[in-house]
Parts: sequence; C-alpha cells; structure tokens
Amino acid sequence: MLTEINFDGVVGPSHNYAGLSPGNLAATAHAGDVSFPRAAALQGLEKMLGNRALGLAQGFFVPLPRPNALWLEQLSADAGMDPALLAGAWSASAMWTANAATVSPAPDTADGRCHLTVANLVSMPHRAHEWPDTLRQLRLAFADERHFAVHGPVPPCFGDEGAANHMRLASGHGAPGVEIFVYGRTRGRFPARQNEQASRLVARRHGLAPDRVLFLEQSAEAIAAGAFHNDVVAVANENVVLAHERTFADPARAWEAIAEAHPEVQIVAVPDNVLSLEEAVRCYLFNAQLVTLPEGGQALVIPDEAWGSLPVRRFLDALVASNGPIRRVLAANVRQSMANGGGPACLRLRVVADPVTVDPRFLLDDRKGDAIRAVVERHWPEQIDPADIGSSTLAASINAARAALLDALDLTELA
Ligand code: SUG
Repeated sequence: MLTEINFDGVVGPSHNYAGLSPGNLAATAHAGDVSFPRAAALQGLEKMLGNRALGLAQGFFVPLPRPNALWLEQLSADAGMDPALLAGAWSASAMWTANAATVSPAPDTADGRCHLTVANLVSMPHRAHEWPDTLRQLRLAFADERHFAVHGPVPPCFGDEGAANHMRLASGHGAPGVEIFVYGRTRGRFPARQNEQASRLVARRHGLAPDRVLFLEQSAEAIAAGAFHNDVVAVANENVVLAHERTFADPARAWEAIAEAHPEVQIVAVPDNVLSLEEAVRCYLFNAQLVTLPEGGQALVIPDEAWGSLPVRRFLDALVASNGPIRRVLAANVRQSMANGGGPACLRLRVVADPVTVDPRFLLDDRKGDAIRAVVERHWPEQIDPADIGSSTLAASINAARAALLDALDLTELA
C-alpha cells in the first residue's frame, strides 16, 4: 500500500558550525561554535523513533563520505585555500534530506512510477558536492525500476534545492495530488536558492499533468527574513496547508490558485500580528513535520524552540481547540541541527511509496535503531571545534565512524 515514508538523514560524524550559508540566519549566527556530533545524531535518532512510535513508516539515509577527498582534489586544495572551502568539504549538510531530491509519487506521474530528481544544490559550494553521493544512495534505496525512476540533477545553471521548496496536496497520500513548486528571485541581500526553471524542468521530467502543478514565487520579504527555503515558512500535508501569510510574492493569487487546483484544501495562513515573520524564522514553527496519524487526523512535530515561543503556543492552543484536522502537537529536540538552520522538516525526505518496494536496509526498525545508536555512541566525536577542521586525526576518526555505521547496516557498498 502507498504510504508516506520519511527518510531522515543520520547526522554525520563531521557535524560542525562553519557559517557557510548566507541567508540562513541560524547557521551564520552559530559560525565558529563548538558542535556536538554525537548528541546531534542521537537527537535525530530520537526524532525518528518518536515518529515511528506514532505508527509512521520511517526510513533513513546514511551520512556521505567526509571530508570529501574527491571534492578537495577538484578544488586543487592547498593550505592557503579559503578555510570556508575546506570546511565545505567536511560539512555534514547532507543530514538535511529535504534537500536531497524532489519526489513525485506514483499517482501524480505519467508513467505511474515514483520519480525522484536529486537536487544539485549549486547555490552553496558546501552543498554542491553532495549530489553524486546522494544519487548513489537514492539509486540503491529505490533500485526497483518497476516502481521508481531516479534522475540525475537538473543542469547546474538552474539552482535546485529539492523537496524543501515543494509541497503536495492530495485527499490521501495514495491519491493523485497537486504539486506546488516554490521558487525565488534574488532581490535582496540574500540569495534565492530555488530557480523557477529548475522547478519547471523537474515537473516536466517527472511527467506531472500541467493542470495539477503550480509554480509560485516566494516573497522577497520571506527570503530577507531568513526563509532561505520555503519549508521555513510553509508546510502541507494531504488537504492542509499551514503557512505564514507572507510566504508568497503574491499571496492573494497564491491562495486562490491553490484553492482552485485542490478545492478540498484547508489553508491556515498565520498572520503577522499572530506570529511575526521574524519570530517564525527564529523558532521554525513551520519547519514542522505535518503527518497523518494512523488513527486519523494529523499531528504537527515542531522543534523545541517553537514549543518555547509564547506566540506559537497561543496560536497552537487555538488551532488544536478549533477541532480542525491538526489534532496533536509534539515537540522534538533537534537543537544541534537547529543551530545550523535545520529543523524537523529539513531532516526528512518524504517519499510516498509501498515500503515493500524500498530496499529494506533503509527502513528503520528496532534492530537498526539500536545499531545506529550503538555506533553513534561508540564512534561519533563528542565535539568538534571548528579549529579542528582539517586535522588528519579527526578525518581518520570521522571516516572510521562512517565505516562502522555502514558495516552495522550492511551498506558497505556505499563505502
Ligand atoms: O542549506 N545549513 C543548511 C540547512 C538546510 C535546511 N534545510 C531545509 N530548510 N530544508 C543550509 O543552509 C549550514 C552549514 C554550516 O554553516 O556549517 C547549512 O548548510
């Protein structure tokens, strides 16, 4: 049966704070801080287990090889090189799997297969070298070509950041959906990371029906406020869109187009006077996982930071009391990731598929949960000081940690 499976990125052993993403306010604010990779990975694992305990299907992707030796070679890296380039080769940024690919489930596509296009992530040098290894992993997890088509990236002249700028509306996960692609135009001091032509190309390639696709421009003020991806200010699930009212460049037209394309939609547009755009970006309310509970109704999995925000709590109390589709709110501690601008939604890639068609090695169960925890506790560095980036001892322990994980999960072909 078609089900939504969330594939979380296991936080890699090189997780650090290098301040590499201009326009991502949390990441730049935490540049130079000491990071805690072991705690980060355990926080991510707890979030996955929490969602599994709700009865949801949960998968994972493993960290990519870091430092990326091939990338350093391509950069003709030397000791005098910009330290940001070196840190980029060490980045654990592939943990944010919402940026791994754009996914169009089988009911939406012309050939009835689930299509995935790996994101090129060209806007940020530290992320632009993720896709070849991500693609290898996607091709392994979704190798069954009767059910999946896994595509390479769109040409690098069009920046593509994957599912973080993509929402899907459908009466149920297994029903045909309306796919909403959100793109940006650089108008201010921060870059727009999703190019309109990248989105249009992905939609064509996936064989989506033109009358069930929307292309909407992100508001320049949202990007200026720190919404470097649309999923910082909006989330959708089945018939529900929960977004800040200043998400889109032309909000009236956007809400109208969404309602026209999917008449059953329930739009919750949160006004500025209830929650300012700045507070929304600070606490990441909208970077939540909006999930369908097996017993019916939806739950919103928000970061602890949002739970701690007074205006958010007031809004959520009223939302849950209104007896709408969102019945429960759960808070997750993903603080290590949040300090790099990655909330609960950034950490997962949603794939609607029948779990039996996915390589079972990528699906979380109790045994694999225990195995991941044991390897992380034993091998992940407790902390990384940015001054340690480049150290060959640290590189060796990061490589050994990843190798131990691949071994424990029977995924050594990704070594
Ligand atoms: O691309 N942060 C990531 C956060 C990605 C969040 N993903 C979604 N919104 N879906 C980024 O900006 C910071 C790394 C550093 O600075 O060390 C970073 O890459």
